[in-house]
Amino acid sequence: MASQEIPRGSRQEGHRGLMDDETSTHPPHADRGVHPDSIGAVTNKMEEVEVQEWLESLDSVLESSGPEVAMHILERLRAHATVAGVTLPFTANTPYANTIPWPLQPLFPGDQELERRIKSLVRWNALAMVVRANRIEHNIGGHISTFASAATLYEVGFNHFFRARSENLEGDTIYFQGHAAPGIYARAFLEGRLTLQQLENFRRELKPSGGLSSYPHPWLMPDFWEFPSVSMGLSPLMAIYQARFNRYLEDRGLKPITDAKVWAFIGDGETDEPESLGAITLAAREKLDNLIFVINCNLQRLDGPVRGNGQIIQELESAFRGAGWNVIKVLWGSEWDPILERDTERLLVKRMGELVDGEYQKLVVSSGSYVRQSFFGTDPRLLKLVEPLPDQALQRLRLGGHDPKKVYAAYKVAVEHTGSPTVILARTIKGYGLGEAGEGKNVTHQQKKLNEEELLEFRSRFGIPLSDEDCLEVPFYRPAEDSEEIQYLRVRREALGGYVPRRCVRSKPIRADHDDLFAEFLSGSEGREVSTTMAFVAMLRKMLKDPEIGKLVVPIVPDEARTFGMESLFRAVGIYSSVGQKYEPVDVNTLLYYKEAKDGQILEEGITEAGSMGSFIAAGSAYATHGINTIPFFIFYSMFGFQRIADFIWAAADMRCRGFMLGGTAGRTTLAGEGLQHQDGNSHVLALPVPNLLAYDPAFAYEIAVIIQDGIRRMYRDGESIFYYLTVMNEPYAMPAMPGDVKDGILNGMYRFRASENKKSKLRAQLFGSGAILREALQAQELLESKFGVAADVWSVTSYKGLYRDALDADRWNRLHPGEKPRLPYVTECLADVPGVLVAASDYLKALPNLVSKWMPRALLSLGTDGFGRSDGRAGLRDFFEVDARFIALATLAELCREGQVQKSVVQKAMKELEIDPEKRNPMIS
Ligand SMILES: Cc1ncc(C[n+]2csc(CCOP(=O)(O)OP(=O)(O)O)c2C)c(N)n1
Ligand SMILES: [Mg+2]
Repeated sequence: MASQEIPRGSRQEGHRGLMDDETSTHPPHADRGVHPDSIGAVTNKMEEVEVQEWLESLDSVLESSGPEVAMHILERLRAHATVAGVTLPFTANTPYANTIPWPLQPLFPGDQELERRIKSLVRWNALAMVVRANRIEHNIGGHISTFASAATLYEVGFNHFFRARSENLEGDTIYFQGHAAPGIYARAFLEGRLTLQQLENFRRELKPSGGLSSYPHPWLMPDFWEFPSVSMGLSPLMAIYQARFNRYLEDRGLKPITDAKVWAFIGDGETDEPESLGAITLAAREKLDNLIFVINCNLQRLDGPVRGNGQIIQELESAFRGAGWNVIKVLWGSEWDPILERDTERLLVKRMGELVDGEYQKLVVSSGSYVRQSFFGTDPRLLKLVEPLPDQALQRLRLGGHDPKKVYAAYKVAVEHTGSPTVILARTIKGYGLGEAGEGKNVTHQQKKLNEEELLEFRSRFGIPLSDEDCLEVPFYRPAEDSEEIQYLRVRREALGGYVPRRCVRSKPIRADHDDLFAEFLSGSEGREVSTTMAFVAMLRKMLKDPEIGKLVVPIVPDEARTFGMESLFRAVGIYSSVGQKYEPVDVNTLLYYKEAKDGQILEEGITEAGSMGSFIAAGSAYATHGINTIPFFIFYSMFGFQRIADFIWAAADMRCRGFMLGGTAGRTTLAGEGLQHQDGNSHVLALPVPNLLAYDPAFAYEIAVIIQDGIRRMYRDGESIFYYLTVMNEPYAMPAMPGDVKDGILNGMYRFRASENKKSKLRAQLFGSGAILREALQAQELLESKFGVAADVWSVTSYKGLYRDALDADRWNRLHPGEKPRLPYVTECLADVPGVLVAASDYLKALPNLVSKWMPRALLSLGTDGFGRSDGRAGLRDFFEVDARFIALATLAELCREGQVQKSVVQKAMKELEIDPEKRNPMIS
């Protein structure tokens, strides 16, 4: 990915022969590569007459045959030159100019004056929202300057492009830049979709009369926002995978082929997040011409310039062009067109390409005379170009991103472009219109208050019909319903199918009892040794064949299908490929060959957990976005899930995504051999904070079957906004049959798997095991009974998170209802009458069982895998982390000893017998 090297690429642009003098785009301060002066020296040596002749020939071709023929000629010339030994260095940059030349600019179809007035009202209300909120509650926050810079980018979209979803229209999918939320609310207010009261309570959502969330959060405003976008970097990647998923649905015949677009509005600073550009090659590879990025290039982020010493626009251009995108630069407003036209020598474009962003930012806040002197003053010919313009006009030369005509042209070209995704790089000013209050200044991002003068100035600049006195109150302002402005925006939105953003669930509930699908897994494997992963894959295979849900299942895997034994699915349902399979796979003669197909069902994402999560999110929210109940099953290496992409999971939760995430090869001691960076003892702890995520650590096939069946019911029949995380392991063992009706216990988080048959012993214990460690507890049960005369019951704890949340809920209810019969937490209820000491063991941190110890009848001793993993076999690892049957037995005896039920010597003797070294290293700190 190009980063600071852009100026270098730009410099190489200078070698492009004919265009040299006109189009050099490099900043003068670049310190590597060929020095620009030397390029000048080379070209200066060329006969000026000769250059002119070439240019004139090109002009005449352009005139007589158009740009396409000119392009072919240039390509031929380039090839010819290369053969002749002229080395043309690579460049992905074009000059620092608008990509769409003025003469080819599509005409703006709207009423420009009316749209300007509407935009001004949106600007005012957005500003008022933030200023008022901070007057009422100091430091409540909000952003003025982001939307101020992006207003034209959005308004042109609202008036001319963004199609709403309706019964007959798929509509566009739009990711709004999170910090621009006040502007989006302000428009919805003008549209009559939000009330004055809601605006008044911006950032104060807890007010009884309702408020507005700070940023786009579908969880908080489920009828309005669709996509959370404020954790920067997530929405660009999500948008790419959304656009790809739309194609997947079309190619699989799940939705009609349409020309609906995915729009993603992004900050230029935001592109520094690795996720922002991390998937752009996929978008180009997949030819996603249904995708449009609009990057608001105000050249600033929070602290200061995005690239003070470089040019973020040129940098992004080369990155996107290099990746294969259609790049449209919208840099200069219409006022520049006549000046550029006068500039027959193309000196101005050259000059434009010379400045670094820090200098551009300075020009924005400078006077017209300064602009004349420092920008145009470098060459008398440039000065001559702007001689007729007064200083004031120079100061007000608009940038492209603030000119609706230029923005319209770019959007129009973008929506009509085919064959690749488009990115629009629109130059704007951060805090546009704020004047002294922050326009273009480094502090502008945080600006939330305006003094009297600044308010009046803003009001006058944008023509808001408020008296001085009224203006200082910063009232919200909405013209009458029959005003031209409101009528116009209504007509425009009606023409585009309704209002956006709007979230609405259009999918129909599925039938989903599906007992037939899961029944076979309840009866065990009849002695055959299988892992829980294998059991899950067998279930997946069955689900894929189901007449109702089969088509809706979306298996997603980041290059680990073989690890999870899923390769049989390659052949069975195919791997999705938008181009089918253009080659004969090397393993075509095998039963399980690598079958790619246009209607393939598996999303084999390659090694990108973030990208796979992007697909999970698109599939998990399709019930709302498309009205299609796709059921994603995203299976990944469990250590590279929460640990790596937790913020995407948080976004999925906010979006009310449905589906199943499966942490494969889970468990710190169950994944043998792989060592420290692979062995997951963390994910169940990391899954704790996600409020609507149900997390399970099942031990047996029937537990998984019960959980998945119930999950499909809850999510896709009952419409609950929940999703699931299940860990599955690769340790093979015989799967038992479900011991009676323990379904509720499995779902609630625990049930007694095997009670002790020894009713006589006074020494009693309750052992809690989870996942693969449940079998260690079962062995410990036998060990304790046979060797130490302890009668222990064994419980399978499928979800500590579930138990914990249930107990918290019960506690809270009891606290708030002192007069009523207290509710018993489920865990308390389970253990109400059980005798003996309590010992838990899991493959995760000890903190997990400890979460619920407070609601148990006696103290709990927890064993777990705190510490760094190791490469070793399972037995070695379980010994090292002290979670095997021996250590569970020892912990039980130690607890009995602590309670005075057995002598210390018994424990000491047991340690000898169990071969446990008391001076063993502590795994937690070694
Ligand atoms: C992942 C993440 N890190 C940090 C922030 C805090 N933050 C909010 S806005 C902002 C600057 C945004 O700059 P840019 O993307 O250029 O957007 P602009 O407001 O200039 O349009 C920062 C750092 C965030 N929201 N998300
Ligand atoms: Mg910015």
